[in-house]
Amino acid sequence: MRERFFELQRKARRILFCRRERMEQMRLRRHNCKPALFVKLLIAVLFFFGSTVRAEDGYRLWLRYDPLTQTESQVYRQRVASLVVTGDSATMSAIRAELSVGCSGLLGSAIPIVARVDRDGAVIVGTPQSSTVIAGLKWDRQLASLGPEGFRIASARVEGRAVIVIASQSEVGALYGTFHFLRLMQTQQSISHLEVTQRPRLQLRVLDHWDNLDGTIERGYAGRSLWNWSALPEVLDPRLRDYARANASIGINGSTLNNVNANSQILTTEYLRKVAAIAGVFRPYGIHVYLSARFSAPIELGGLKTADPLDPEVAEWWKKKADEIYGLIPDFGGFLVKANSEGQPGPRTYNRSHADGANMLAAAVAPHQGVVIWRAFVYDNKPDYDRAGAAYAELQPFDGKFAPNVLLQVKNGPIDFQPREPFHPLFGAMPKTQLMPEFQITQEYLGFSNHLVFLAPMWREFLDADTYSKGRGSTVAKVADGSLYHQRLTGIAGVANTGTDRNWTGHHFAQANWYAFGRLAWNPDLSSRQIASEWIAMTITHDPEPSDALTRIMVESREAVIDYMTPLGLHHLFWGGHHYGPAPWWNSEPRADWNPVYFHKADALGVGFDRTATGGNTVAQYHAPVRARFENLNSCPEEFLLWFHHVRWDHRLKSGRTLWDELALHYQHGVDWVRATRKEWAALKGLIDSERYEEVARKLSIQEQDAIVWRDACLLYFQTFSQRPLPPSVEKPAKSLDEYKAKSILNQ
Ligand code: GCW
Repeated sequence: MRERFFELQRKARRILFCRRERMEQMRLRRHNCKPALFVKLLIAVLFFFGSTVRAEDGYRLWLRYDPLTQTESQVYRQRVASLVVTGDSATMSAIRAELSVGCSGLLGSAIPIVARVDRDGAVIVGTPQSSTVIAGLKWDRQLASLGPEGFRIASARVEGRAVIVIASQSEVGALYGTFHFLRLMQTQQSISHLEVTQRPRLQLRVLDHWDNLDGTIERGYAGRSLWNWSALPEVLDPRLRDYARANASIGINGSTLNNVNANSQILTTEYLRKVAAIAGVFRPYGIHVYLSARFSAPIELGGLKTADPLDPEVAEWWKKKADEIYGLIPDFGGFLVKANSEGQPGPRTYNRSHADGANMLAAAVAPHQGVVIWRAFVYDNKPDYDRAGAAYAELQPFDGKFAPNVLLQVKNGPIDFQPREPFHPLFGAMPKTQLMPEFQITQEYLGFSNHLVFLAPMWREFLDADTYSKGRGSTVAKVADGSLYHQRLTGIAGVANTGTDRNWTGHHFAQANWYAFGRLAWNPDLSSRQIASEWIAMTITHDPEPSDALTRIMVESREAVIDYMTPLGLHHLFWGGHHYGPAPWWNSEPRADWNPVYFHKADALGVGFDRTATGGNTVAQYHAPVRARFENLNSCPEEFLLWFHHVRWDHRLKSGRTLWDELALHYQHGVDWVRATRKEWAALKGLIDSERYEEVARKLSIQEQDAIVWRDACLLYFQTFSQRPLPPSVEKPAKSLDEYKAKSILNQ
């Protein structure tokens, strides 16, 4: 029903916008107002239903375009009186549609699309090729300096009229400029004297989907896969286009469709046709499709006896496969590969190196300008080793050995997307390799789509971390954006949190993490606060009071979650398998380094993983000043204390309190924060639409229950070692340790 209204509404808008100019004239000449009246009535009805039926279910993400106040729209309307978007390509049509829906929605009445600049307030969008007006401005040199995806937005005078020009070298750049312009109005910025130039700092800005071909999503918490493989290629879900719009609006330009734990079927001709159909929908929005390639595909699909990367037949098979793919999808991005990790096949199976494997695939896609994104998430099943050091040991020696079209995709931390990890030591350790950070947007270790956690602060902390690889100021951001080592290719990936849930991400606030990923991929210098407040203005409310409260809540949220899950450098205390609730006692996984007890090493003396010279010594993988800081118990930042050190329960921290007391207070603080947040949210009732208000309130109550379980289960368990009482300000546990051990929170 909702879809139907949505579709009708879109149709009606299209009819109005396409015909508007003509209709105005017709009405004047022939007094034929019946169709116009009909369309207007239809639109009024649909707008009404639109706003009450579908408006706040979260589907529209941050592209809501609901009317601004009368005063604001009056000001904007002086600058936005008509839209001049010439050109018939799919991208120019997408720009026209977005600008028209966006401006008309925000300003509360249809803004005409016209062919020429015939009044003040024209908004002109395009490239020097698509628009003679833009060509006439002679901005070519400046546009060239902004690269193919960069854009300029400027107030200008054209034929004596005051106009706004949004221009780029490429149509996709003009699309990015269009979204930026809309965002200015969505966030109520001035558009009076515009002079904006932007270009993305990273080249490949990719969402990785861990989607399986059966429609399930590994670590997905928002429904099923958006790709309906059985209906493709014939049936194209309209949602694909909205997915592409959302991504383009934040500058994401790549999408890896399938799980890194890959099924080789995706590379069959049958599936490639389906992939090509998706790529066709994404193309106008500048989104390239990538696929996760299973390294043993030549055996499974090609009937070869081996997948040895140095075997000429294997290389030939991949070359032919790449040719086939590019025949169907000329702008295919390339392959993403998880090799010799967690049971996946790879070159090590044949005693070849990761570089051998990556370079063989790279040769297959190189003639088509494709890339290979090779994941560094590798670790071995060895006794008495430190998993945190495995990827460095395995890959760092190959610095400089990867082909020019290979990027090495490295998770932000050395273990696995924990609520907090120090930066991965490979950043700053491979100057001749194109490192591409991998974030996890989906909240595998952060309360799934039940907990409100804004991840920008986590990613900021990582990007700002100083590797000292070329002295002070060698931040991870500079390694990633190529400014430190001048590599040819740069990129960043985020494991998507999207699914078929109506609101895309399960939790309304989880949309902000998708948004934040794109914004940081475009500009890794943006502050968490700015990203949060932009997102709130576009998605939730313009009202200053709730906006301020929500921005603060979002910015604080990640630290609070660390407090109730894994404070002071603890990590991987998660219930085996699903990774949702706490299970610090867990010790039954087939591999030692999948067990929480391996990571916290609690005993009667203390708790924490000694990664200094007296222990695993993986601290030695960091550059000298970083290493020294982490290595010394007194200089190690407390947030990483138990990551690098096994610390006595009675050790005094900066606060003067013992480790035990401090740990307990962190857990309590996490719970207190969720309670306070619930209260603050309750105070917003009536200021936020009821649908989203209620849904978020429900999730916050789950979050509070979960935080209590985390606090109690962890403290009760660690207390069996510390044998110390809880500090007076920490609440008594709600249940016994045995009760917490008996059932995971997911099953309660
Ligand atoms: O975080 C772990 C997850 C796995 C995942 C793996 C990886 C896709 O628990 O589900 O597999 O990381 O990143 O490859």
